[in-house]
Amino acid sequence: MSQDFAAEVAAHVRAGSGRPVNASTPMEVWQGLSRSVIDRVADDWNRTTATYKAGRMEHYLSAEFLMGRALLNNLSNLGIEDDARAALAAHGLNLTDVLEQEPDAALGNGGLGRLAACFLDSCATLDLPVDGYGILYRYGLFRQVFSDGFQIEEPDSWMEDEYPFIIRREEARRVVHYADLDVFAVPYDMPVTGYGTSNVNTLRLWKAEPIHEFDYDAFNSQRFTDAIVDRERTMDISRVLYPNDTTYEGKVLRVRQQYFFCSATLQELIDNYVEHHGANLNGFADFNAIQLNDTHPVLAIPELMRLLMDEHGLGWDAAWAVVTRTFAYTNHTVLAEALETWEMSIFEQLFPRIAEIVREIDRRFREDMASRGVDPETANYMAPVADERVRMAWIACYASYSINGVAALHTEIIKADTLKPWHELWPGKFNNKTNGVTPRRWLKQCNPRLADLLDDVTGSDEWVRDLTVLAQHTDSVPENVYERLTEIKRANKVDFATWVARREGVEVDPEAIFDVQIKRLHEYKRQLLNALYILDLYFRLKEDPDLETPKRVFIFGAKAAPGYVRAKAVIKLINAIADLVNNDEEVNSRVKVVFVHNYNVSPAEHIIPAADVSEQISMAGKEASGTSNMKFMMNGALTLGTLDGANVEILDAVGEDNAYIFGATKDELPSLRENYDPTWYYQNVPGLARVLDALVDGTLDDNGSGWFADLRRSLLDGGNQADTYYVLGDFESYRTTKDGMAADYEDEKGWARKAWVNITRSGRFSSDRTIQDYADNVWRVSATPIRVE
Ligand code: NBX
Repeated sequence: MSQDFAAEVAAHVRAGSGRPVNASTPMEVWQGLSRSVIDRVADDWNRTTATYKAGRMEHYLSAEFLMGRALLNNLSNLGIEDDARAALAAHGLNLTDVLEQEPDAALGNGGLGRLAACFLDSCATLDLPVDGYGILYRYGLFRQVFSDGFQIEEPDSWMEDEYPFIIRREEARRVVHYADLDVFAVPYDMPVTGYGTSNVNTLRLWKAEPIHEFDYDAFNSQRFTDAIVDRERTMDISRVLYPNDTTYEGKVLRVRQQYFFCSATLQELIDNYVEHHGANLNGFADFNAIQLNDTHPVLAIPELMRLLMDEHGLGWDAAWAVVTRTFAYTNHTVLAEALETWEMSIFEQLFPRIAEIVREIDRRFREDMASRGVDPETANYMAPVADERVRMAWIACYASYSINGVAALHTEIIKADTLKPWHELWPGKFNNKTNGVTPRRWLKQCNPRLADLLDDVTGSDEWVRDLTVLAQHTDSVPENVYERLTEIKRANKVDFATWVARREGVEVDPEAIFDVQIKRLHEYKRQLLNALYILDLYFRLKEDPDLETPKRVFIFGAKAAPGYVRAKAVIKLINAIADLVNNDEEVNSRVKVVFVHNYNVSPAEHIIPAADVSEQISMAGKEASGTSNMKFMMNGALTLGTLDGANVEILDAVGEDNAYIFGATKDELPSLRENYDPTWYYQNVPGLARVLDALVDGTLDDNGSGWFADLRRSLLDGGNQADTYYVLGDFESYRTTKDGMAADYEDEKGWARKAWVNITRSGRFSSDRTIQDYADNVWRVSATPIRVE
């Protein structure tokens, strides 16, 4: 087997590079090895696709899939990682170095996109007939570099080199029609392997291409620019991922993107239905369920109405009956600024028929509400169209048979607040699906040392497919498990230190506590609170060099949306604090600050296994779920967090001795805020004035941008309207808890015991649990193995 594979790999490398393996570049070797993987899965992939297409399927529609790297994931799932290592070693090559050649497929912003990727992994592992549909962006999320500590964005042309994991399916292309433009949607398929199964699922990403190569007449008559204008307009549609999470941006190009992948996908689903089940589309929902990942794919609702009525002859009522049995909607945020609404005029300009359908949905909605006795004010608030704007979330709520939040607390908030009137009318549509993460990528692959320990303790690798088995080992462990766990964390920290020294040029001491906050930069996530703590700790150490505190390394990773100035100011601030601390000889042997630039999936795979402390410090009620909290827990880092999102459920799973919770709760905040006076905290919380003044007294340099003064003002100016995210209010509680946590770290065995509880109780945060719940209770699809072992 291993010999065969080595020969296959060598052949694929040679075919791509025209050279023997030992004369090929590492990139060519990566490509050859990747092609060997595709070769290996091809037959099973084809068979899985054919099997699924004949039965009931769920389709996960998402504008984002943050897949990260593919090669190691596939080698591991197929059980050929060791073969691959041996095949390369025979040529004097190291698998790890070759794996590092792979670019991240960064077709997503953050948690929402990565969740979609974890979900696909679980669907494949559970043999579920589910596929994903999205957009093949030529440029993924921007590459972040720092210049003088400021974030600079650069394009991420991740697929410029040959990328074997995505295969063009020219023959399955579709035409997407806009009033001003017709374009081809060409599908590109990525195989999605699962762990310990032959099933291979599919992620299908659409790329926009011109229908006519270019306007030859214009070219011939010397109008060179005119000749390529339409071509470029078409390519624009799938050119770039919008880099703003949480805030909504009303760009026409974005609504074009949304319609593009929804229309292409639905055309395909309908054709597949007709092929397998005949031309009577009334049964469409018996074979198809569609999960809408936030409101970004909500145009699928009026588009399915259009296709059923205009192309397949159904009347309105019949079409609506199909639509309302097809769609399910996931909400990912409670932030009002994230709710998508579009000017009706944009719809009229781009797709008048969709505009007409949306108006009719609105008209019938209002009639429906009146007949239910809903008062006109409430009905108007909930209406799909008002003030000539289309409200995507309201269309989703009206047309979907299921509406879910992404953590228990979040679901309660949307029921009581964000989506309250919908809940009052249709309580039965609402359900919770607490997020999860895949233990394949986020434990087995990124933390092989811990994976070996879990194999040993549990006696098999069953935990990889069923993470809940670990719970049997929380208490009954051989004594040396804690020592091994400490050694594993230590070894991971040494690896991280090497990696970060090369990548960021900062030396860190593996003996120190590694305290990590990695996530998109947003005010509600309160990276600023963490930064203020570090600055305060710095001043405390300057003031009292004998202060008892263990060594600390504070690690950050975060991208700010390019237009989000205040988020960029926090990045600059953290970099300025890093400069101050890391260059101060009196402090830098005890505290270091590292900002890992260009944070992405593969840096996370290096960082998380080395973490001791998981910073989950959003203002309570704002983080819908969080998913890095789960990845950290699985890797034995302890949560330092507020009672927000899934932190609540993590606390419930591990118990309060094994997590560090601080801060105002969601229920306390409204009354705390009523009489909130941030200047009182400035004047009365010891150390706070010193820290806030350091933003403006020359201690920290913002290169004349004025950004640090603005940060300070945002916290202090405006009475109880200042400090929107209660940073100063929670500061003292945060400091006390974090100091106490650091003190606890000194008890090595006690800490290891807490880490072990976290690892073994992380079973319910496997995305396998989440997906099984969606499959059973929302999608109603069941495991369909193509081969029974
Ligand atoms: O979705 C995130 C939430 O903030 C997390 O709490 C949650 O764990 C995660 C998965 O449910 N939301 C998120 O990542 N949103 C986006 O990335 C986003 C992207 C584009 C956009 C709006 C939001 N237009």
